[in-house]
Amino acid sequence: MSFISRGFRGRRQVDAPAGRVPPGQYVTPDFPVLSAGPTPSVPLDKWRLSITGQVDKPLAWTWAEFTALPSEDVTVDIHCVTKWSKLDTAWKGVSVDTLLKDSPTAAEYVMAHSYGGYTTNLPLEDLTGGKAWIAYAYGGEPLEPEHGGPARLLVPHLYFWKSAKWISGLELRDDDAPGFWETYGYHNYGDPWREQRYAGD
Ligand SMILES: Nc1nc2c(c(=O)[nH]1)N[C@H]1C(S)=C(S)[C@@H](COP(=O)(O)O)O[C@H]1N2
Ligand SMILES: [Mo]
Repeated sequence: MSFISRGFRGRRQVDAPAGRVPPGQYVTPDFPVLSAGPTPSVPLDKWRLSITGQVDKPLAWTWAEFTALPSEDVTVDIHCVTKWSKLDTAWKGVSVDTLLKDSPTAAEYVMAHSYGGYTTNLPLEDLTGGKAWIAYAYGGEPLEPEHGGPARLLVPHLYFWKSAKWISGLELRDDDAPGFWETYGYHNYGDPWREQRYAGD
């Protein structure tokens, strides 16, 4: 019967050094796909990334413009609220600092918007200061559609639902408002080290 309990456990796990993984998480060698709906198809000639809201002038990049911006290679650990963590994931992307470089804003909050309608909210502080990227490559390859390609938000210090796949824009806001999962009871902020999984945690 061991194959049954293995099936029920259903998790490939790897060991991790103490202190590397937030409480309640296990480390997987896999890269699970978690999407609340179908994978939108976004042809690159139609793709735009925009910054709207509290900016003097809204900004928008075509795919060619966006991928010509200075990019960074980042290797980070990611943590999903469903309890898997993945260590040393290697991405290439444009930091949000680079996008906002010439656009001072008094906004304190951001709503990230995705193709397909997904949204998630974050303090602007959590997207700046070298903490967040719009990633378009993973493991040296173009980001696969199921993992958010052409491009996704990457905010590794928060639970991974904050890393909006198929990103279409960042809306800079004076006030905070819940995004998709936050409306359904997930924590407004989502710090994995404080186990902020659900509202009230
Ligand atoms: N647009 C969009 N972004 C999303 C999601 C989604 O359903 N739609 N799911 C979130 C959740 S809950 C997680 S854990 C990660 C999963 O990313 P992955 O499928 O690349 O592992 O994407 C996040 N970003
Ligand atoms: Mo998630």
